[in-house]
Amino acid sequence: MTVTQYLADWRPYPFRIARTRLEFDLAPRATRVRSRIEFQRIGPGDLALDGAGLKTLSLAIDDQPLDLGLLPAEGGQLVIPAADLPERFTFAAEVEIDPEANTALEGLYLSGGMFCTQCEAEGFRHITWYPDRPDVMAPFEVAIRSDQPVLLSNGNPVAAGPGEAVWHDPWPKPAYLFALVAGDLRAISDRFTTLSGRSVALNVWVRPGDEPRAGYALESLVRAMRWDEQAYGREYDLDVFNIVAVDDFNMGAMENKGLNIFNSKLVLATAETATDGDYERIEGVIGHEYFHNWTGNRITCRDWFQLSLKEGLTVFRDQQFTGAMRSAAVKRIQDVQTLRARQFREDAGPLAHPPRPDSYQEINNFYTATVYEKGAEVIGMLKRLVGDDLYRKTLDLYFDRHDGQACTIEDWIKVFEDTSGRDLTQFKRWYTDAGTPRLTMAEDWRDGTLTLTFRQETAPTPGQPEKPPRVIPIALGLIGPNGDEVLPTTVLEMTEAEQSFRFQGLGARPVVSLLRGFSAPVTVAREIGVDQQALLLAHDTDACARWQAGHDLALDALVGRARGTEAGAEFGRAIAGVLDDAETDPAFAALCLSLPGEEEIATTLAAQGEIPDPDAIHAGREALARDIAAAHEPALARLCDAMADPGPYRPDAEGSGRRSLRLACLALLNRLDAGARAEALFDAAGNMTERQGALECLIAAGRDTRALADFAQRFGENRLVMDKWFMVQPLRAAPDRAVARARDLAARPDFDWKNPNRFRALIGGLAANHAAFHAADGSGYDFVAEWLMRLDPVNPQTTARMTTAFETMPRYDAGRRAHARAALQRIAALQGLSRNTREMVTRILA
Ligand code: 0A1
Ligand code: ZN
Repeated sequence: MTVTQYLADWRPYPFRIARTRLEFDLAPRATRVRSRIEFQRIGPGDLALDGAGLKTLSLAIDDQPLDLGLLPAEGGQLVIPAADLPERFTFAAEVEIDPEANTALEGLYLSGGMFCTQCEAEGFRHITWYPDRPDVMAPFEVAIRSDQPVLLSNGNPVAAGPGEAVWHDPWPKPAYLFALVAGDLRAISDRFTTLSGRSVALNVWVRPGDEPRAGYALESLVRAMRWDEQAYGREYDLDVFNIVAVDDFNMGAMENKGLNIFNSKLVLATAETATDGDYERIEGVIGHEYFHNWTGNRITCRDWFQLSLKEGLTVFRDQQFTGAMRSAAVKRIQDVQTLRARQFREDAGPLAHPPRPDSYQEINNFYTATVYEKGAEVIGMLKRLVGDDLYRKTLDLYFDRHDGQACTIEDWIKVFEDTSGRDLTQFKRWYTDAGTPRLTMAEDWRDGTLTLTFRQETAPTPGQPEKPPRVIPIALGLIGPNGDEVLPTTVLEMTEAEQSFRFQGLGARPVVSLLRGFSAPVTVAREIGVDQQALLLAHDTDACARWQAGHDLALDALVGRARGTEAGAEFGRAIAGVLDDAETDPAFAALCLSLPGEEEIATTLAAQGEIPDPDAIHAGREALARDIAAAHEPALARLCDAMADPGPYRPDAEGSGRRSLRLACLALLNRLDAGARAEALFDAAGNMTERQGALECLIAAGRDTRALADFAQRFGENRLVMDKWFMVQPLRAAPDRAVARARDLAARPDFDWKNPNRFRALIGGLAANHAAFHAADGSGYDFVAEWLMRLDPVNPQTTARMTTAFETMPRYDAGRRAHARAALQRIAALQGLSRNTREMVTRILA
């Protein structure tokens, strides 16, 4: 039976919890959990407690045993009638759970022999009976008994002896922030002194032997703590901050109070094993989880519909942090690319939903690009509308007013209204309405006056046929014909479906530098000539708009090629300018030289009303890359050499910018020399960034046998590095060979598919190979569906997330659609299919 949860049904919980005490006797097959929860009535109603998969041994109210006949027949809530309860009482339970059988990795489970937990969103109910909802907050005291050497939980340690540890977390928190870890772990440690002079012990816990790989994570934590003090005035609030790396984890990381648990791929890094991208993600996610301490933990969500309240804001903060640590312009462009690739895609398909949905069946299916990345964009727009100073004042008010509370999007909007005096009623649609607005701009030029007329339109999304206009902050500038900026960045506030803005007293017709800094998450349609695009690419003062101009030229060329034309001459000329200037900003040049991917070309064609042909897109993109490489070979080769690493590897913005340019040049040259340069770089590589980059080229060139063997021999013992090996083969193999390759890899004994990282590497790698996944004979769909069916009974969460590979299905031709539907219908027909996957497949098929 499927149960749909509605935002409109939220009711306050009738009890407050004064204190939660938990005792764990850990054992792999039979862990005992004893709980004592001190309740106090604050409203009318029964006591409802959530539990799932618990073997209940005893229940009591004020030490009076309760009849176990009260337990729900199968899953669901334990309800104790109001009439049987005093005003204040202690509920106690003893349950037994089986961490070893927990392959879903939700609740208490084992990863490589170590006990760990994951409780967001509704994992705590797999540990014991509890009001497992984010608006019920309590201080926790946790005793752990185990023969594991290191025993951790939230808060501060209060006692530790052999085989036992007690932790106390004074900050009231919801159950989803509970965490426990017990294992044979080693820490690398540091201390941090907060703004007000408190000393905090910092530990990053890893398996013995991994200590030398945890240093970057620890340094990143220190940078994040300092930045949050400087940028937001937020201090840490416990005596210790622990981070633990685990190998089996469904997501990236988790912000449990004082005890963050991380997927080990976001902690462990050395130059030999991690790429520049890995380092950047580690810094970003360490920041993200740390920043949750204020945006998520001290101020949490009233219910799961408000998830974007903590996630959108925390993503926004981690993006700012990375921008401050590295290049703000490059970071912004990368974020725009991710938003378009993941969120626009989601918004344009059957899974579209607003940042604040108003119903769901399985909340774990809503940890999406819309809730996270679009949620962050919405905050960026608020900041742009009120300005930087008022943004900071508003955040101060938010922290002051709501510290210790479980809040809503309405609370968040209200602080902006109170500080700015604005009415944000219309703006709120960004939270409640799904879909990406399409902004069109028409220009009229006469007598020194430029009139810009904008129209906004949003296509219907599932359940939302009507789309009233939104508030769109349009940041623009004007560039004169000689390249000078004649109007610096100005923010227009669009509120109507159609609106005109006039710029007077201009000497000559300027070119509009539109949507500077990507000021709103919209798509743009405008008439613009290639000369104007080239002018913007050469002269725009805004990095985002400058990159966009080049990107649009590239996309036009690729779309033309996919249609079978010889398009691309203008883009080729523009590339010459980029190459000439490349050394002044290698990271930016690399972004311009990296051709838009096949998925984006398909999206662009679909937006123009065409049915994308994955094979033609692939062939056209290859042909354009070859032509560009042939036309610019000497410059590319020179740059490729000039960007060679001069000295010790440093994962900073400068070093990674140079390497990204080197690899972008290499990827183009690879089309001419059939992997010769890539092979030389692979052999000489001094770091994983170059080694993986070169390997990807060799796979694309079909010259990979020796390199793959060499790589496996070097890194066979390192799970995280071998994940890369499993990922790049299906991802980079020629489309007609990728599925067969993926099948061979899946048959290997080291394809440990129950590990989410390994599963995502191989199956996700193939799903990301556009022309292979969308093979006309359906073989890509069949392969992915087969494995999703295998994983679902083991790990529903990861299975459900990966069904999104199919979300673009409606835009392809009838033959492909039929294959994809058949594959999804096979999944839907699976006996005992999880609620997670059922919801996703049903929505995609709708
Ligand atoms: N709050 C975490 C994301 C997260 C959500 C669910 C999880 O369960 C599998 C794990 C992590 C974050 O935003 O980082
Ligand atoms: Zn988060």
